[in-house]
Amino acid sequence: MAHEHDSGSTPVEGAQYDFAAIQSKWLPIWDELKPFATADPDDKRPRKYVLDMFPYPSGDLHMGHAEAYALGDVIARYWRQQGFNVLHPIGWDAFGLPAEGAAIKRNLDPRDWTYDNIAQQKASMRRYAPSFDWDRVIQTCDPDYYRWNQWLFLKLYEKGLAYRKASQVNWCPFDQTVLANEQVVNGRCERCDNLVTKKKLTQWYFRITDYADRLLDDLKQLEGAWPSKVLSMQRNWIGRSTGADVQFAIEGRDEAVTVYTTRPDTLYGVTFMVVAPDSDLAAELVEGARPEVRERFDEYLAAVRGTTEMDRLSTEREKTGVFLERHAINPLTGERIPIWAADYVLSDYGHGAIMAVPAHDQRDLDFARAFDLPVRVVVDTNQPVTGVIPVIPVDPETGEPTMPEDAPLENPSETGVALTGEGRLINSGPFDGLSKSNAIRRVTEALQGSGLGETAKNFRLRDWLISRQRYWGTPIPIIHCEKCGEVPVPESELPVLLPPAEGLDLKPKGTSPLGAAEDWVNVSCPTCGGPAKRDADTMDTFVDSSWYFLRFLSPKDDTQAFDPREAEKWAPVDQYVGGVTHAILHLLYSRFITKVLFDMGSISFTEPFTALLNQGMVLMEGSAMSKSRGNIVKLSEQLDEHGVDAVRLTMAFAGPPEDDIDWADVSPSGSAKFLARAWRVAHDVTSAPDVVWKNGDSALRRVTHRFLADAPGLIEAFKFNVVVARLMELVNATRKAIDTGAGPADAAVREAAEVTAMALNLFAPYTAEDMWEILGYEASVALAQWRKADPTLLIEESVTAVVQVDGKVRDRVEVSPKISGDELEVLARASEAVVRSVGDREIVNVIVRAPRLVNIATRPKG
Ligand code: ANZ
Ligand code: ZN
Repeated sequence: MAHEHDSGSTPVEGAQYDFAAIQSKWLPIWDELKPFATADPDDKRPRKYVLDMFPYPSGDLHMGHAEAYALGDVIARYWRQQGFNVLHPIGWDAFGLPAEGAAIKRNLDPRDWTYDNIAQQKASMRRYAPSFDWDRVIQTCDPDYYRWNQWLFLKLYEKGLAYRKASQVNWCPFDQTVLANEQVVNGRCERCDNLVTKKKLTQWYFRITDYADRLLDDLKQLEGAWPSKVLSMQRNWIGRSTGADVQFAIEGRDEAVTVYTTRPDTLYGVTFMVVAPDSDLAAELVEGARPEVRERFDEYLAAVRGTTEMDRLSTEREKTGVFLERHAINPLTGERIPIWAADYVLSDYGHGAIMAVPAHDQRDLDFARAFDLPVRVVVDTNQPVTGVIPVIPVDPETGEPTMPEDAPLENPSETGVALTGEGRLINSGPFDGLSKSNAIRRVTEALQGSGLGETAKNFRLRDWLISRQRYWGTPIPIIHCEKCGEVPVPESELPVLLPPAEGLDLKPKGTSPLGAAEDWVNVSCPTCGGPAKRDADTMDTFVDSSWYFLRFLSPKDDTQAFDPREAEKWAPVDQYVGGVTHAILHLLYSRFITKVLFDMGSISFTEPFTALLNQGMVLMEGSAMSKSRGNIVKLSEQLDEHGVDAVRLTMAFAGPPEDDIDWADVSPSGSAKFLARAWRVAHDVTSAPDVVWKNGDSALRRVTHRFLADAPGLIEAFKFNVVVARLMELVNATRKAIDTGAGPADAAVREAAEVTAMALNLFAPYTAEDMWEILGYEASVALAQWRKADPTLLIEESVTAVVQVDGKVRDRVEVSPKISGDELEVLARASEAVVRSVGDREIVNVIVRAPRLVNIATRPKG
């Protein structure tokens, strides 16, 4: 691969590092070379799939993108240098509300707005030069992508995993749209600040709750390879809870009410029941009540509808509620307890009704204190329970065991603090004395025996609401027929194309704009041929991104969503890189769809992303960049001023990838200076590429090979900043060797410069490529294989330790400069010369000054 190197020429005098010239020189060459194409089926190298989360095309690339793609690219380029065939694709997550909103504001077709943005981002991305395989680009708003969303929907529909149901959703009457829980702030719409109400709407859902157990249990596979913070966020979001369903008979009602509890052991402490005011049960229970009660309840219900789930669950809020003047019967004690409606009980968790145990549940206690309801302690939390045998104190005088006086059990109704800890049951009839955990089991068994209860499990996770009443998304491939009901669009008729935006009013109004596209929406039923209408909703864009990593494997295949053989080769993703903002939903949805595809037999793995790296954010002067703060740093300006390489290197050098980078604290101009320095080193090398390494200056070679040996481990541990620091050391050492040491013709100088170019490829590809050429090689340095460190050069230099016996030098030993005193003493005593000169005298003292000196003092024996 080496060019003829003109070793006779003098180095270019004062050559200037001109990043702009270097960028415009290499970009077209790389375009031609396609060094990162992964299409060759005969490629025998082992494979790695490195994936960066794909961008949303809202405006040009920003500093956050610059960080993410710089860091992801270190990993992709690294594995290539380690001999892997690396798949590193990119695409655009192109459907969704922001594009639609921006287009409406500008009176544009969301299509035009989106594709223009993609074009702009793509141009910026190419210049930024991550090592992407540009032949695999996907854009989720292309019909040949979203038709496979529709295919996926139909598969889920077939399996009963996609369904439609009516439920209460957050509704902004002003914006006329459904809101996610996250978009409701203090009961008001995040965008317009109007009070949010609840509305019963029929929506499409994916039955992700069927997979709740697996989504939780399979997190074990990811331990150590995903940030533990993300794992626990996933766990909490799924929120598995185990306990029991318990039946309470209701006076004046035939059917019992089931409540879910995690603490069946506290059944003897139940003093009232609470139902969610917005549940069907509450409405039914209040029906026969006195008019005053009904009135009070209706008022209360109206207030509750304007309250967010977060507020309802808050322990800070004062408790509110209405007594329904109805009673329930405790299944174990037969006791009659009052039934209240209160908003701290949610209608869509468990059964929307609870048994209240104020002594042992803080929210119940707050409620009981607010409404003067009884509090009964049934678990003595002062009694030890765990397997440890309590140590019985002994009276120091008599030696007799003493029984400690029982610490008085604090009364929750006085302290206001519920007793939630471990303990033993009291006031609980036949269950007295049992530990909490035993009692949970025994009480549940007792209920089960009499048909009044059973073990139960609940999840915080809800089914995934995937329908949106908006234009810019994947049409849902369902046709509604008056006679046949829901009829799936036959697979052969996919894609259901999104109709043109022209003529449609895209403004949010609560129903999908697609409903007004007469020609599009009116169809004949695929089953009976009668008049029917297309479903006018579009899919949540999280559907698009839930499987995109598979589409990259056969992006142009128009016969299937992805090629299972390619998936067998490449998937799952070996390393996923992206922001922690996606720690929950995107990852959860991708994990869910992966499991569905596994169950369908399409893929052989159950987790999509084997390892995950979350990069931090780029801040400016301590805070996130935002228009309102006016602290936005424009990426394009940074690139113009410092060059692509300097910006990329700065991202890698700033600190551990997971940490935020404050752009005010870093120095892209410093990075540019370093790059110029490295680049000039290549210029100064005067030896030919075939120079014999081993003849080079050994001190510099040691620095080079130490770097070669250490960098891979550091990269794999994501310590990119340390590698950059070490690279700076290497460049400094090379500079010194050129200017004041071995000189520019020394083999070690060339070796160091070549290694610098290879390593810089990870962080600063343009500079690296240019150095590589200057050093006499053909592009691309990105394909040059990482050199193995020479082990003989890794042995540290030795120093000479002098060994004296009674003040006379008897031996000299070569030792490591880092040798410990003990080790050196052992070596000294083992020296033959020392043994001889000590003879049969007795050693009385040994003074060790590692690593230089050992002095042994002796005296005659006896
Ligand atoms: C009695 C009890 C006694 C409870 C006690 C807790 C402690 P997790 O862990 O989140 O599943 N609960 C049940 N359904 C509810 C609903 N729809 N809205 C609000 N709270 C509800 O919590 C389950 C516990 O939360 C259940 O156990 C129930 O209160 C309450 F010392 O029952 B427990
Ligand atoms: Zn029909």
